[in-house]
Amino acid sequence: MNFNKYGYFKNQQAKSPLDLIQYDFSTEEQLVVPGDWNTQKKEFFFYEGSIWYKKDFTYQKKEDTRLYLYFGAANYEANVFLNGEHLGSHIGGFTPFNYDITDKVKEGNNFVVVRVNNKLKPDDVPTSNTDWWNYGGITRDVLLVETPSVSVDDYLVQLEKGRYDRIQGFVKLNTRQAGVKIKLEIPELKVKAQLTTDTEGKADFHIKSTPKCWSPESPQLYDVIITNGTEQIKDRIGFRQIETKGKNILLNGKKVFFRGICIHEEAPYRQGRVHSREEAEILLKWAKELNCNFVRLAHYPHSEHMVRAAEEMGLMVWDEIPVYWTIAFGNKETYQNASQQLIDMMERDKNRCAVVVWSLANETPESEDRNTFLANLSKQAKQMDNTRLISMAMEVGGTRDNVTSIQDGMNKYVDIISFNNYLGWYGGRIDDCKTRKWNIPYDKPVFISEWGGGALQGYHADKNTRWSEEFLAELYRQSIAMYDRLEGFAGMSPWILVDFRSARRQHHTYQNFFNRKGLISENGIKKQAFYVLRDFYAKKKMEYEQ
Ligand code: GCB
Repeated sequence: MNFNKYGYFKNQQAKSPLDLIQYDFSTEEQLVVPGDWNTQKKEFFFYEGSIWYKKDFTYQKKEDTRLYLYFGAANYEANVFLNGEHLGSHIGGFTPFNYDITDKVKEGNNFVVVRVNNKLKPDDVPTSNTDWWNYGGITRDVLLVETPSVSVDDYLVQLEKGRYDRIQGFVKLNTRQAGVKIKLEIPELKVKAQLTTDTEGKADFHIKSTPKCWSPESPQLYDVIITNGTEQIKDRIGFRQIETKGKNILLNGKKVFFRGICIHEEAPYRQGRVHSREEAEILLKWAKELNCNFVRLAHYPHSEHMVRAAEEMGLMVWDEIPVYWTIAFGNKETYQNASQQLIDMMERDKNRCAVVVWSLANETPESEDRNTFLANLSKQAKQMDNTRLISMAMEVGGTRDNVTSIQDGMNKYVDIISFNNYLGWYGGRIDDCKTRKWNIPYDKPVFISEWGGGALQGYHADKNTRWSEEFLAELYRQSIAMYDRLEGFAGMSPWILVDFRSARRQHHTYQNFFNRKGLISENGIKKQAFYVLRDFYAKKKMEYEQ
């Protein structure tokens, strides 16, 4: 990338009255990081383009220490500079990245400049065509991370596939150093293993141990401690098996129903991107109130706060990448981009037992290019991790003689047949639910990844009046009854927990830039339909948990 030599990244100051410097960070406004810019200043609400950030820090160099500059996420493209030097660029608005700055950081004063650009192009992932707010900026935590020069770079700790009495995984160093001794402990299980790295700097392990399994009813996590010399890494990790057998989903060998809800990562009460654990917990507590045991984190990787909070609260997680609607399936770079986002999401969340489904896409219209693209992504996901299920939210096929067919070439690659369906909202009438038949010719579990409709909280009318709470409650009652008749019905995640910002939702009276399909309004008030779903899930819970 070619940056103008006068560019902001140099953080220059005019030295004489004649100097041409067309910016001055020291007099600029401040933005809070982490945070989207849209909700920090009225003028930025609709803004799409570049904003330059500058942050000073002081540092005292230490022996035998590496220093990394870490970003939880920046939407969409970030170019990062340290003391005027370009460290690199990163694309993808929802995945973490970092730079090793050990050799570049100076003793004393340093400055980081980041240019973040959120303008989406047709070949980006996602494209500019979405139904959510394109919040720009450094939306997640930024950290300076110190490690010893030889440090633990990665690890995996999980149950061996198909077994309940063996824990397996690896610990990997940041260098290919053989013979390094690493200790792995899980005190509660009395596990104490001494590992030795191979020539790749990696130590694989299989340990005999029978942990209590994690489940929504009992979200057991264990302290895991990895010690490498003076370095100690602590995590909380749970153990479980997830698999399918015919039309059933089995969690720890027992049939389970995914009582789910879709969630956008939008902050409760104030909108904007969620950037704290507290805000993540408010959303997830609402999901618990609904009697959920599952959340679909749509349509992009949510922050680690969301995933970790869900795990602790006993909610299974569907993790997704933003391969959404009409991305440029024929473009090689677009594939590389999606594939990298998938790798980054899977790498980040691989130790989270709550994550049971990797979702590769949402509502992608069939074409040859799309099929090749998604088939390749599926193979990649399976190759990286065969201990979880993979799926993608498909579109429904056509309806003939009142029979809707679910047929998609990609269904042979997925473990769960998932589809979005808006009968009664985007097509047909609510009453059609009473007679609609379904043709789902696969011996796999069926999951309705989206369905729903819009209602303005507080607007009351009869059940035939669109946008009323009564209309939505009726749509919920009838949809639920219809899906509950499906053979192989293994779960669902209606659209959506809370009303969310969307630029395409412009009806002044009912929408006002909000997608109104939430069960809860943007101010945190529950609509009637919330209780319809809550009661159905209470029933399902009884059915499955006795
Ligand atoms: C969908 C999309 C979701 C939209 C929703 C809607 O099918 O997957 O992102 O927000 O419909 O409200 O239309």
